[in-house]
Amino acid sequence: MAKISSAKKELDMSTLWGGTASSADTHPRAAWFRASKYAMFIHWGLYSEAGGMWNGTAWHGISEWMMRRARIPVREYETLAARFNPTDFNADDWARLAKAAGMRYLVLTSKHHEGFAMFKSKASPFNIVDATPFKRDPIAELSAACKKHGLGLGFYYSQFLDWHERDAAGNDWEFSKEQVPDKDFNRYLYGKAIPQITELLTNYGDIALIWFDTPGSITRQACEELQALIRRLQPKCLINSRIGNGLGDYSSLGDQEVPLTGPAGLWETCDTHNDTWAYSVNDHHWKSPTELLSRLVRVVSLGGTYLLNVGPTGKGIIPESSAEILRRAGAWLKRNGEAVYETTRSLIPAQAWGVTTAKPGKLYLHILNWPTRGTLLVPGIKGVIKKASILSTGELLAVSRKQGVIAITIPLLAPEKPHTVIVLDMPGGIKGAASAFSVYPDLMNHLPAPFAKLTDCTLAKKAWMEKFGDWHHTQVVHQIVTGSVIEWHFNSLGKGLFNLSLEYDCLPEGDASEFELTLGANRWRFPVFCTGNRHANRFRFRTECLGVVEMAKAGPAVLKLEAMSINDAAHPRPYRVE
Ligand code: FHN
Repeated sequence: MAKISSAKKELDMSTLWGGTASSADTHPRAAWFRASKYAMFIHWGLYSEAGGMWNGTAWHGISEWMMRRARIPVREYETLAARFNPTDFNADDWARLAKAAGMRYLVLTSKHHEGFAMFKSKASPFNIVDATPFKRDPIAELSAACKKHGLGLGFYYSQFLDWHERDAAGNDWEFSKEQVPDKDFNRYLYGKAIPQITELLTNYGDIALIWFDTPGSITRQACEELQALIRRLQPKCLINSRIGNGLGDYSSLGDQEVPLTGPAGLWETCDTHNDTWAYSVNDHHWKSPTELLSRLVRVVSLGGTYLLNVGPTGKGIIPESSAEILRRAGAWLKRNGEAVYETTRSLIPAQAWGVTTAKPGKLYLHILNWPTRGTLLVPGIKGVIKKASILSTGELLAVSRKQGVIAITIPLLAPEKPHTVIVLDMPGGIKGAASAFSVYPDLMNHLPAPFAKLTDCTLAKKAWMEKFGDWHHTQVVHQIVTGSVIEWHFNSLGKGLFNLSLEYDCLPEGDASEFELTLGANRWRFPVFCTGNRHANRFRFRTECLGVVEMAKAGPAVLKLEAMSINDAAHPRPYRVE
């Protein structure tokens, strides 16, 4: 059901995530990027040695930010380097894990905001070869391992924030403008960032992509210079949109954002296996294989790439519980990868049973929620079906079509875990209807905000953090006033009784605002209740059962919610809720 809400204070995500990229499919590596679909992100640096603990205090959330959050003086932080000795690091093991997981390339933090280079750098002695007892260059080792295993290699580089440098941005506890009156970002840009990016693009062979981050207030001119440098040194190297100022070759969405609708052009979602990017001794919140694969195929079905992060320890080990889950998801990809790699975006919207991907002449149905009545319904697809089968076993399935809806006879229990893919062979071509927004009688259906027709209210994207840096995203119906109308037009694929729930967030002043629900002959009013104060912009959605509605027949239907009286602080009634 829909999410209805708003945030009081809006965050400026463009300084964090840089907006969307300007160019796209003409890039020499665009086809490779579009085909790859799944990659490994690795956050590894001095912060991995600390694991989110500093002087006995646990910094919950993204542990690579501990230096900033604990305001650790640079000299003190540098002592981490003296004890950083990842003797268990084995580039080959990481590459083999990425392969077993079904990932096509790796993106490693070459320098994160802490300013420490994970490679030999002449531009700064604060690097793993010169400043640690380890003395090895893991990037050189990884580049050899990636080459050996046929994986692409990309580098994360924090171009704007560098807490180690007085001239760079971000360190406001030792290097604020007041503390350093002659602060000069260009001195950092030309003295460290550009020389290090040059080293990365010169010393390690063919680099698939450079992954910039948190562009902040970096100027367009600086971004253009960085982009020109990369084009000159490695014309085939892709650049993500977090370079800033609308530049870059592909868009990186917000952290951990699995969207409901996919942007145009090349794009990716970067996600992390738990709730931190770098290793944290206190975070064991691993997403299961089911959850990972569901997030992967949701992204892929919208045309995106899924970049999934792992956080190796200070010893250089990817935690085994994380690795084992990746391998299990990878085992599924071995059997079902045909429905993921090299596919194109879905031709119909996500359905209650799951999502679709496509290739010329083939349509893949990813059944994330297995229907229990022995029939899978697929609306909105035109074209002759030569054969329907279970992708991983080849088992043939009977198909019929009634009033434009495909009906596939399926086993009562899902034959594959975590989810089954059914492939439709349609050599004569496939056409899909973007309007095939449907409700199923035997499944849990969601009517998300972006699919609603809105009158006197708006659709808004919302993002907030739970633990520090642990981002959550949603889209909500926003700025609801008395008289606002929210309507979902859908096709009901059967008649029956539906248990209807609404997911909403309501500030204290909106408590007891009243809505009216209409669906066919069903019509009644209901109040919404305060879900609590929204501390630090965190939404607290509540899912509330509104009652049982009857859909008397299959076919087109409209679920309508009308705001009858909306309370807010200024107008006890009637009013405005968001
Ligand atoms: O600040 C960083 C964070 O530490 C992490 O690297 C993520 C990954 O996308 N990027 C920034 C926040 O968006």
